[in-house]
Amino acid sequence: MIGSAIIRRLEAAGCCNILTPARKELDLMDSIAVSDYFEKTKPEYVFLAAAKVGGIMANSRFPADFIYQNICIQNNVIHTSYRTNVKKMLFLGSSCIYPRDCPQPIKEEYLMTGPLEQTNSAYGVAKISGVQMCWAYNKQYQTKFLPVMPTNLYGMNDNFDLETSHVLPALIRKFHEAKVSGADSVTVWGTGSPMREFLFADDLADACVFVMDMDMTDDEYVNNPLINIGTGKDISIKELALLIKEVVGYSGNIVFDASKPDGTARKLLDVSKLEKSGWTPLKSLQDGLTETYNWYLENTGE
Ligand code: GFB
Repeated sequence: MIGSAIIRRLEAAGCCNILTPARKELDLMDSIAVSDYFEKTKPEYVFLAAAKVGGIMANSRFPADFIYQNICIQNNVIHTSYRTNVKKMLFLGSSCIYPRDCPQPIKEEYLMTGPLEQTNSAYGVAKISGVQMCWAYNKQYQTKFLPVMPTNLYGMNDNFDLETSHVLPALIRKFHEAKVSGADSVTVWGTGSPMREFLFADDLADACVFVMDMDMTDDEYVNNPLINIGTGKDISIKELALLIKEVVGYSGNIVFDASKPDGTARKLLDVSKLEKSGWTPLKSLQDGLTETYNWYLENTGE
């Protein structure tokens, strides 16, 4: 989802020579393959958007996959970027790297000041190790590796699988299927009270290109850089469900299944650092939802 949005953004800016190896062409978990690929193609700028990702259930059920695969991918791409003299590398983390109970909105400096949320701690630790790796290479090898922390994302090419996806695509699918089948109700996991912030993938892509272009001094790279990317606004899962219900045009009821986990109560990013640098998102949640629902209708054969 993020990779394809970054490609759209780069192509719109007239960038050429964009390397986009598919998984069967380059397995990022294979260190030799990554090394060979970088030696052969010599990329100058790297966006590390590839990751093993999933929603609250996937993270809870497959923590070993999340920690192992993410650390492998990061190790290979970050180390090889250093070895092959990549000019700049952007590493995409996640808002779940921050402590579960930290003050809101979450400032970058809260990293590693408290325990993580249990439902995604394996993923969080993997992403924190990626951040530390960027910082360590900047210090030891004077690389220009920048970790950025996006909030919860959604958009075209999202995963709509009901077990492994994030809440937003899952609810689009659930409300759509209920509309088509004429079901009386849609079940939403948890209590509906957790608060989440949602950023459209194409806005994230725009921010990534903006940040990659930013002029930073050598000192700033050495000084543990970290940038949150989000909208600065959040809504409850209940409000999100009502919004999706409206966008999809479903007229039945919503049932909350409190036996399913809520996860973190709130994770709203403080985005003032990025705003001060001159970037703000374009897409409203209502418009982003409509676009994502239209994409779902056109692309999933539903
Ligand atoms: O998006 P989500 O799976 O992940 O869930 P997190 C957000 C909230 O939506 C939780 C509720 O409170 C869920 O219980 N929810 C309600 C649902 N209905 C559904 C549903 O049908 N499907 C899903 N998936 N959720 C993830 C992390 O946490 O956030 C990842 O697990 C990653 O590691 C990602 O960081 C950004 O926001 O709780």
